[in-house]
Amino acid sequence: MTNTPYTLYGRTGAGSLAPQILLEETGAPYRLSWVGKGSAELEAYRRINPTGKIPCLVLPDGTAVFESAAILIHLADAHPGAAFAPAPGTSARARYLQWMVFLSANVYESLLRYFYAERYSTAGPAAAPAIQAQALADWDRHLQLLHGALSPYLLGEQISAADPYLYMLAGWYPGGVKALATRLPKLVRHAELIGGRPATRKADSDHAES
Ligand SMILES: N[C@@H](CCC(=O)N[C@@H](CS)C(=O)NCC(=O)O)C(=O)O
Repeated sequence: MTNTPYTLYGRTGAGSLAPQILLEETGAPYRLSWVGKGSAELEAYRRINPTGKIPCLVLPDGTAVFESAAILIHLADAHPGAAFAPAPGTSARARYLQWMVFLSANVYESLLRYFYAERYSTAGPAAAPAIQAQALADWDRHLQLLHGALSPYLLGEQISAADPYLYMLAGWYPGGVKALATRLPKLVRHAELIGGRPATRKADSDHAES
């Protein structure tokens, strides 16, 4: 393994949380680079990540990777000793990929619609309340489906990169996962399990919004 560190581009309260948790879990050397919201800073960041979104991970060889699911899948594969992904070709791997894609394509998608509702209609802010209501209903429905799979992790007894991903995406639900405690108790237990790990504590404290 090379000693050249990864560089994780992030922002407090944003999607770099789960990648940082996984970096901590692997023990790989990395540095965090915080991306501000000013136009000059964003323009410079777009030269590294053309989407301008958070997160982005620059690999030790200089390759810049965006999309949170791709970053997490890669990190787990690049550090097999951490055991955060089932072996390729196995049924567990298929289930793991299913959840990684579901979290990215459905859960992350619905919460972006919730937080950036005014972007989803040519009517702008006027349409935001209705878009938010639908987004929250979708987010909730997706979490219910994930809740059904928890035992206690998404893959059963085996922790995987899907777990810090779920921890991050469920944790942003309005009021946090505790707001879902009555209906989705296993989600709260999952958040306690993942949130109690030293890797998560470190990433949570770095990502805390002041
Ligand atoms: N599909 C992307 C979504 C990334 C994304 O939208 N990140 C948010 C932060 S959680 C962001 O950069 N928002 C700033 C903006 O859209 O202006 C991924 O999974 O990485």
